[in-house]
Amino acid sequence: MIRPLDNARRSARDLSGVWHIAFDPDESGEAQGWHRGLARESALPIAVPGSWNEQLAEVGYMNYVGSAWLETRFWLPPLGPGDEAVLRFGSVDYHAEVWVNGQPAGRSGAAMLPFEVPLDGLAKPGSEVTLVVRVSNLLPVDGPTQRVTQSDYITEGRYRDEYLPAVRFDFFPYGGINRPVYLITRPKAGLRDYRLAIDMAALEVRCALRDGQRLVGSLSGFGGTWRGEAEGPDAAVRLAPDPARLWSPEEPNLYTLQLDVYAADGTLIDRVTQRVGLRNFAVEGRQVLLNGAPYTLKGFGKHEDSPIHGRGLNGPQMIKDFRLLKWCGANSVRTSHYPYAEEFLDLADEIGLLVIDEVFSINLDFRKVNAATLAAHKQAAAELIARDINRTCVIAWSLANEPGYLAEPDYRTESPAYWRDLFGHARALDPSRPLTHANVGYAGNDDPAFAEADLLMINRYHGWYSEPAQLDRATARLNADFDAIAAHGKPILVAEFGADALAGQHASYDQLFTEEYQASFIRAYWQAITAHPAVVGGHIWAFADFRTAQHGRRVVQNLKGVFTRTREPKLAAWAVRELWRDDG
Ligand code: GCB
Repeated sequence: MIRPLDNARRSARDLSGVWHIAFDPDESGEAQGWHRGLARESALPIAVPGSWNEQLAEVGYMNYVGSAWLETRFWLPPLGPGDEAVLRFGSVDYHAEVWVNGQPAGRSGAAMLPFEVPLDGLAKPGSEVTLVVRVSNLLPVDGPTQRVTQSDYITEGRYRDEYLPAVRFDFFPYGGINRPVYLITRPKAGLRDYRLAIDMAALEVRCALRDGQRLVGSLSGFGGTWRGEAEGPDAAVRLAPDPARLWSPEEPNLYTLQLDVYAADGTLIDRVTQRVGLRNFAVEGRQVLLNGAPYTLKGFGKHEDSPIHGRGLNGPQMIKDFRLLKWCGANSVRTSHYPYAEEFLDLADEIGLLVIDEVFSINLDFRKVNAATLAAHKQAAAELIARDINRTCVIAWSLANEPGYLAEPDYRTESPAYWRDLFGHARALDPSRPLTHANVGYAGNDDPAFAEADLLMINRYHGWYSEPAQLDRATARLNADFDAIAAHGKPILVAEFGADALAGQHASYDQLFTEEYQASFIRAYWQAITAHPAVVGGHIWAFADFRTAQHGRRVVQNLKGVFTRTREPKLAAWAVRELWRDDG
């Protein structure tokens, strides 16, 4: 899927701004004709992109789970000959159905990923268009992250597990249009997709051209331009700059790729541009290599979360986060626990950060997994890979976070075939990147998914949820895990480790929730991580404090951030900077 672009042959208009919203708890909106437009008297203003929760907390929607209708109007300009107009939604959480001028126009695919809605036949160029989106933040029962409701907790007698709103994950289920919506115009006969194979010496571009079309690809930067041409349904161009400047987090050298498609008579049909770097990331034995040399992954798990915006794209905070990541000396992140905005990946390419790109699949409960779950999981992986396969910063696909979390016996019996199928599917879609998943201790050091993964990610909280405030016992258990998992002969990344700290809470001895204990915890884990030959790095949980659903275990937020939710450093942030930066 090609990003929104503004150039000689394409245009992209951001429809962000103040839209209107009406909530629909009893699902009566369509019967009331809301798909044709909302009555202004009953609708509330809402900023898009942005989650409805904190924006509209005062009118009762902080914990709302269900359907809501959002509406805006925009002007569709006259189209050039041979052009088409589509709407492109970056992400609507978690599901959307779209009406254009009262007509059904399309729906979203996998949650937290982009989708397009064609306007052809629904809106007249040179007219005002009414756009209505029904949004639901209720997850499907058989999705890769399964729905959980209050009544499930009651039926299963898991009263103490209940969150408000009900979720099977430890972050807030924000609803709304959380990423920008673009009105795109583009040539009907233009490129719909292209694939890049990125390596250290060259870049290969592949795309499907129509009869008579010619592709001119060019790569420019650092004082040179390299060109290639191709034709046909499987057109391929190899662009090899000489000398090649490599991309890495330390030196994020990017070239500009331009793909021009010409008709037989020489007119320019389409133009696509992208920033791209030359690099290689590989798993070899128990190591990971970046550009041929062993590499230690230092970084964090994060969330898309900020005050008031919720999960809505927050540009200034995103920029700040990258500067803080660099300030700490981090070189990588995992997009825990869902695909992040493409704007985030743009910055990762530009500022230099390796990204483990995660499918939105959390705590998969194998008592309830069925064929539909697997199909939806494969679809979510396919849509993520289709969106991000051309990214320089993406080094691996993480297919799930903490499946088997309930230590359900079904995990042992049912999951091996499930993982074989899912990992096989992802590998066929992108044979070039390592596959992984984040293991939870309950799923064991012999987690069946390890058989399929190339890189073994583990989330561990010895010293927090167990062995509280006892770092000697905690690191002994961590080392025992390392030794057991190293037997798989693959590299290990500690994808989560961390301790909550309430900013301003202090103690002169090891005490949970203090800034000192969080810093000591991270130091002790880092020491164990760097000492073990099979461990290639660690990602601290978490980069910043983030809002969770309500539970007695959480003080409004998960406080494992080394930064507060408003990005002030805790003691641990300084400790990390000292551990990770040579000039720390
Ligand atoms: C985990 C989860 C993460 C939680 C974290 C915690 O294992 O993957 O989503 O927030 O633990 O803090 O408990």
